[in-house]
Amino acid sequence: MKHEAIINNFNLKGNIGTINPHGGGHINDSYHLVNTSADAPDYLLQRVNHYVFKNVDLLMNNMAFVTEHVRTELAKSSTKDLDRRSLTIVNTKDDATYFIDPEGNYWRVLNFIDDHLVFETAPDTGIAYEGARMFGNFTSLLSSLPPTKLGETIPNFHNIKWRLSNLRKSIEEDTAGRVKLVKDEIQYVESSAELMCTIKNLGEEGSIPLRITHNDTKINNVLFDKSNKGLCVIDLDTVMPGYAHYDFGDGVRTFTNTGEEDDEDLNKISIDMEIYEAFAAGFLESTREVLTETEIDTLVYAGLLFPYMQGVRFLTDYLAGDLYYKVKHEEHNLVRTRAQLKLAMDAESKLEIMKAIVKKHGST
Ligand code: GN1
Ligand code: MG
Repeated sequence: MKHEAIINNFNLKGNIGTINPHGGGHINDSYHLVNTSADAPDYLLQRVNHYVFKNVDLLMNNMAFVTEHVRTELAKSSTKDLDRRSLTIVNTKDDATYFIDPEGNYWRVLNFIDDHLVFETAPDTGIAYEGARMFGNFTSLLSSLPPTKLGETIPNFHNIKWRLSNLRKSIEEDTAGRVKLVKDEIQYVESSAELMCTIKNLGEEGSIPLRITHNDTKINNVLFDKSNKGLCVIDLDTVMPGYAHYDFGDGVRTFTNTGEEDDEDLNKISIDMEIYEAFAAGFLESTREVLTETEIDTLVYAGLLFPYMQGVRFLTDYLAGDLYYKVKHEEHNLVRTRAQLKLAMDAESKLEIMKAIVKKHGST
């Protein structure tokens, strides 16, 4: 179905002139709907990937719940400009939060937050601090909601034990005949597996609480205003019950990498410790009051886990023949795997320095 026909099903104000592809997500497709009426807003049209998100109804319920709650909490603290500081779902003409087209695609529309900046890696410590503060604040705002209110949009999403067992299955099956090409990567994954289960074990023992977490705290999932101040946390598809560690960890993975997520030059990849410190300071600034002592004491392991788990996920997809992630070329998932595992190794080697940094900012 044409985009023009799809948007006719939503309650949009004004008149949409152009529809431009927007952003670089690996999973969903997004389009910027540009309004030609001066007094009506632009919108964001998104096709939700229902192969990845198998229960779009549950996902949209979570999203409606979370956006409402965030807005109410922000309003309580007299925050101005609420429309730019929280996401707003635009309903269909039938008052639903999403529309299914005749081909079975799922569509939703959000208000477009204009005049924003997005970063792919942190250009400086100020941005790192600010982005981290935004993600921490998101979890803090949601700490007044019981996690059981939300469903799991992707079961076992950040369960490393499950991710490892999927990898082991894909090694056994070797569907794409690629196992022979990744012996070193598999060896590293196995040698660090026990260490990387630290957080999951703490959860299973009941030593850290489940919270509502974002679960995709990439630096490009926070919008900034023109003066580099945090505006709004976006991409709420994976907001669900999780550990605070998950948001800290994916932030470390994406904010502090001196290279690209898929850098072919492994020498470019490392954890930038100045950015790390700014990230930790910002995250703890907005969560210190909410997190338990055990959570703060063990947060550091998430910075190891997330590059590692992302490497495990890319590797699993590479072995399965590139079914999950959009790839730009045949080796893309392999390049991504190597880059992420390199980052995990670098994080492992910096564990003691990281511990000192988290301790310092966790207690002030
Ligand atoms: C996917 O689609 P995007 O770029 O928001 C993935 C994340 C990964 C990320 C890697 C639902 O996110 O978990 O960390 O790619 N989302 C899902 O960049 O799997
Ligand atoms: Mg995402």
